Amino acid sequence: MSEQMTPQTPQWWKKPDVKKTAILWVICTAVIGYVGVEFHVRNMVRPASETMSGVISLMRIFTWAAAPVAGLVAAMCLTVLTSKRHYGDNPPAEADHQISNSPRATSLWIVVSAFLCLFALITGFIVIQKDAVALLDKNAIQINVTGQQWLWSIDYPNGARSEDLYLPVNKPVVFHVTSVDVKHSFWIVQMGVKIDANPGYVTETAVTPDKIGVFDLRCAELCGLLHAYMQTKVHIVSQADYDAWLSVHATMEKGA
Ligand SMILES: [Cu+2]
Repeated sequence: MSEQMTPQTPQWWKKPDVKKTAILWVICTAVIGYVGVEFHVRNMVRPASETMSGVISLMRIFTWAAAPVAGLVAAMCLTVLTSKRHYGDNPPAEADHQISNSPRATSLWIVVSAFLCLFALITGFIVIQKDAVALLDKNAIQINVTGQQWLWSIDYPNGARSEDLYLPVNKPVVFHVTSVDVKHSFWIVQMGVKIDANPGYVTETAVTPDKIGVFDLRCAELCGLLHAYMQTKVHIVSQADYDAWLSVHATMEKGA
């Protein structure tokens, strides 16, 4: 009995191009993830609240979740550029540039993409949910914030008013934010707090500052000619310093 040998095409994972892409995929994923986290996330602001620490952790997780996707695209580009170049006057043979549809690969890609989207959605919701719970804290200081072209007015519960924001450290705060003219956005950069200030409407957000220091309060919505200058400082001080500042400013407002 004679056996007739038929030429067999190698299984797809044994093809040189696929092997090369796989190796490049691992390298590109590591490089993109490392560069993304080390150079971008680590250069973000120094966090001054648990909210901002949560945002930075989320950025780190999302960067590593996105790295394999970006890594695969980069690996495929590098493989095509280095292994699939065609030289000569004639067009390449059909078999060399043919893209064959693979229902299995398409299905796998859809499922992986769907899981990545779900992962981003659920982890994002967990962080947002924490903010929603913070709004209900009965011990929180209630601060009214009003935006106008081009400054912020801060009203404290005892009648004090200021343009800079003063808050005690480690005490939850709820901000009731509105505007008297156009749309602004109340943004405390180092605390991960950003919410629209809309005329005729009050939006709410909450945060617990956890570091003493001076931080930045900016408008994050293009609101007119001097939008870029609509920024001031947030002073996070001890409870005693806050109480002293508050009583002096309440007296000043009454005397005004
Ligand atoms: Cu603005």
